[in-house]
Amino acid sequence: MTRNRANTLTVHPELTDLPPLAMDESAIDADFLRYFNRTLGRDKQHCTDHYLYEALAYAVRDRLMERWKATRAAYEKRNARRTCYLSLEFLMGRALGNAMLNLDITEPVRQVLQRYGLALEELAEAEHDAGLGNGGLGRLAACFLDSCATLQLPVLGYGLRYEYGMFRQEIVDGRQVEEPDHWLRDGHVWELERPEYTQRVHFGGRTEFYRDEKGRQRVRWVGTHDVLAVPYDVPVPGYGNDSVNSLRLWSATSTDEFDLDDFNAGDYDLAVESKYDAEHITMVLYPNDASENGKELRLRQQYFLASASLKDVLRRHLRLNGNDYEQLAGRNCFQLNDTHPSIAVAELMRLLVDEQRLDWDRAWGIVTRSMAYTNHTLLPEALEKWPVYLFERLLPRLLEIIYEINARFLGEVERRWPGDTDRLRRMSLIEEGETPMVRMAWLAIVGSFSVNGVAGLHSRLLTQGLFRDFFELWPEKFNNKTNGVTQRRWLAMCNPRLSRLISEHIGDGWVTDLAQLRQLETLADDADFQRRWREVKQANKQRLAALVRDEAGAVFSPDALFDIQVKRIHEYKRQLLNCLHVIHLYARIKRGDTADWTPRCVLIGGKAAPGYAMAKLIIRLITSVARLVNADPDVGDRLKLVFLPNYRVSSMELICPGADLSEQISTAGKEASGTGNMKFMMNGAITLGTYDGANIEILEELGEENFFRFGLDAEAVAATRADYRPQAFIEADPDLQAVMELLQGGRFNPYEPGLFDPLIQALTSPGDPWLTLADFRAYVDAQARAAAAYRDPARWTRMSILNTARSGRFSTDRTMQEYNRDIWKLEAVPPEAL
Ligand code: T68
Repeated sequence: MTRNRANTLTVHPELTDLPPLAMDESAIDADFLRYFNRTLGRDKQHCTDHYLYEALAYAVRDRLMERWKATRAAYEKRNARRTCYLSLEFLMGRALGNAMLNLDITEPVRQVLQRYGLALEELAEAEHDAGLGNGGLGRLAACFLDSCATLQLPVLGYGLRYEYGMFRQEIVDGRQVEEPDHWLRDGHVWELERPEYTQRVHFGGRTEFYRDEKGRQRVRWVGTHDVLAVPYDVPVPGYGNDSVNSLRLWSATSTDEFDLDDFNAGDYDLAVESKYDAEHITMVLYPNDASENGKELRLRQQYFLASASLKDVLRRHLRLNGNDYEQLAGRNCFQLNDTHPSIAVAELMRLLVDEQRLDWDRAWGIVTRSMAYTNHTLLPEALEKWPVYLFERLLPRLLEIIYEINARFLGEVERRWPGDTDRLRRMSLIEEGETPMVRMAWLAIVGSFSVNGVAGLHSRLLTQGLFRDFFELWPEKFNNKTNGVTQRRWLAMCNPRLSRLISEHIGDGWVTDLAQLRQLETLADDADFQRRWREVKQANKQRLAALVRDEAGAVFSPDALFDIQVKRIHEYKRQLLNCLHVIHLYARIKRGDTADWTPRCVLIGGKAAPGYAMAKLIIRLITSVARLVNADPDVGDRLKLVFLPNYRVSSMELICPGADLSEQISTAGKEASGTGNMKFMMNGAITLGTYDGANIEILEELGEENFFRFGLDAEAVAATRADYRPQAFIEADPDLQAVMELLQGGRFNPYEPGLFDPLIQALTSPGDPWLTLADFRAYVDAQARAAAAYRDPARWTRMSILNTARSGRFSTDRTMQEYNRDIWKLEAVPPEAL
C-alpha cells in the first residue's frame, strides 16, 4: 500500500462554487463562534487562550483559503513561469497577525473579540512561533515570500517541515540551556496536508549499467532505501491584493513496505527500524548558524528537500506541458538559498538523464538555465564540504554525476588556462587530500546561471576573494542583491502606533511602496511631529520594558537610552565588544566619572549554537557582568544590562519598535549583510555600526550625521591582521586597561576563578581574527557620541525620523523586484476573481 493518491476526479462544478466570505464583524463573529463551539467543541469550562486563538485562526484561514485557491487557479490557467525558492530554513514566526493585516480585518476582529471581553494581543500570543530557521538566512526567506505574494509573483517556497524547530533557550544560573521546541504539539492551523502529492526519495543502494530498448547504455540506481516525502502547504498572503502564494514543507515518513527479508528472518525489530530512520530525516532543524557540522543526517535532509521538490516540479511539468523538456527551464527557475540545497544541481541531472532519458548535454543546458545560487557568508568555516565516502554510501548515483560534471567542467578550465594545474586543483569540485571532499559551493556555481551575494560589499568581496577563479571564468554570472525586510511585518504589524502616525501624515501607500517614507523628511524638524514621534517611541519602550520585566525579571526605565544588540551569538558579531563597553561604563561609574551621564539600558539577546563553546562563554560573561552591575547600589539607574532569553521572531516584533540604538558591530568584512539593522532603522532606531555588510548602504542613505560609524573598514582589517598586537592597544588606552584589569582580576567570576580565561586569551591573542581590541577605542568614542546626541531630544528625534524616512531601499519588495528583473523574469499574475 502506498499513500500516493494522485488520481484526480472531475467534480461537479457546484462543488467548488462557493460565494466569497464576508469580511465584516458579524460574519467573522459567526465563524469564530462556530469554530469555537462546534469544530473545536469547547465550552465555558474549557476556554483557554489557545482554543480561542485556534477558533479565530480558523475563521481567518477560511478567508485565506478562497484566495489561495484563486491564486493557484490563475497560475495554472496562465501556465505561468515561476520560481521555486529552495531553502532548508523558513523562519516564519507567527501567522495570525500577518494574515489579518494582509486581509485588512484586524479592526473587525478586534471588535468581535471585544464583545467577549477578549484582547486580540493576548490571543495572538497563544500562537507558537514557526521557528524553522536559525537566523538571518531563514528570516530572509520568509520576508522574500511575503514580498513575492504582495508583488503577485508566482514564487513557491520549498522547505522541510521539522518536527522540532530552533531550540528554546533558557538561561539557568547564567548559562544557556537548550530545550526542545515541539512547535506542532498543539496542532498547526496554518498547514494543509497534501498526501496526493507525496514523493519517493531514494537513499543508499548502488548503480548498475543496462541497455534500454534502443540499445543505449544507461545507468540505474538500485537497491535503494526509500523514504516518502509528504507535503504540507502553508499559505503566504499578499497585502490587500487577494493573492496567496504557497510554502510547501516536506515531512519524511516511511514507505509502508517492511523489509521483507528482515521480517521473514524473524527480525521484526530491524524491519521496524528503517521506519524510524525515515522519520528522523525531518525530526529536527540543525541549530548551527555559521558552520556545517558534517553530520550525515544533515546531508540526508538536503537531498530529501532537493529530490522531493524537483520531483514535484517535474510532476507538474508533465501534467501541464507533457514531456516537452525544452520548456522546463522556460517555465521554472530554482533559487538556491545558500549551498544547503545545492545537491539539486546533480539531482536534476539524474532525473533528466536517468529517469527521463535526456542526453547529457541537453539536460545540462536545462539545469544551467534554471538554477541560481545565493551566497550568505564569507566565513570559510561555513563553506559546505561533504566527504566523498559519505556520498558514496548515501547517494552513489549523485556522486557519479558530480564526477561527470567535474570532468567536463575541468575540461573547460583547461581549455581556457592550458597547463594551469594549480587553478585546476583550486577549482575542482573535489578537494583532494586525506579525506577527499565535495565542494558544494563550487557545484552551485558551476550549475547556476546566476550567483549573488546579499550586500554590495559582500558581493564585491566574493568576486575578489572566495569566488575569484570563477569570476575570472564567468564574470557575467556574478551579481549583487542587497537584502531587505518586509515592512508589512516589520513596521505595519509590529509598530501600529508609528504606522498610524506615519499614515496620518503621508497616507498608507508606504505599506506597498516603502520609498514613500521619504515624504517624512520634511517633518523631521517639525516640533509638533517630533513630539508625537517621541510619544510613540516612549509607548513602545514601555511595551519593551514589560517584555524585559516578564522574560528577564529586570527593570528598564523608558527614559534611559535603549541600546540593543539582538542576533545569533558569534565571535564575529562581537557581542564581546558590547560587553567590554558595559564594563567600561561600570568602571567609570565606580570611579565617579559620571558628569553629563546618559542613563542607558543595554539589552543583548541571541542563541548560541549548542556546540559553540566560545559563544556560550560569551553569554556567561554577559550574564555575570549583568548580575554585578544591576545589583551595585553605586550604579543605580545609570546603567542596566540584561540578557534576554530565547530571542526569536516574535520577540523582535516588540524589540525593534522600542529601540533607540541598534548595535551592528561585526568585524568589517565578516557580516554578509545583516537584516536586523534594517528592521531597527525602519522603526526609527539609530545605528551604531562598523563599515560592514548592509550597514554601508544604510549609511549611504543616511549620511554620516545620522549614523554612529566607527572602527576599521574591511581593507584596514586585512592590513591590521598582518601585524596585530592587542597588547599595544591595551598599553595605549587607560580605559581599555581598566576594563582588562576588571576582567582579569576575576571581578565577574569570584567563585569560578579562570572561568573567562578563554575569552581573555582570545581577546589578547595576536591571532584574534575579530580584532576586538583594535576597535575598542573607536567603539567607546562612538558610544559617547551617541550618548551625547541622546541628551539633545530635538537632534535625536530628527535622526530617528530620518532613519525611518530613508529606509525605503531596505524593503524586500525592492529586493524581489531586482531578483525578478535580473534573474527570475516572472510576470505578475493576479488571482482569478473570487
Ligand atoms: C546570514 N546567514 C548572514 N546563516 O550571516 C547575514 N548558515 O549577514 C545575512 O544578512 C543573512 O544570512 C541573510 O542573507 C545566516 O543566517 C545561517 O543561518 C546558516 C544556517 C545553516 C548553515 C549555515
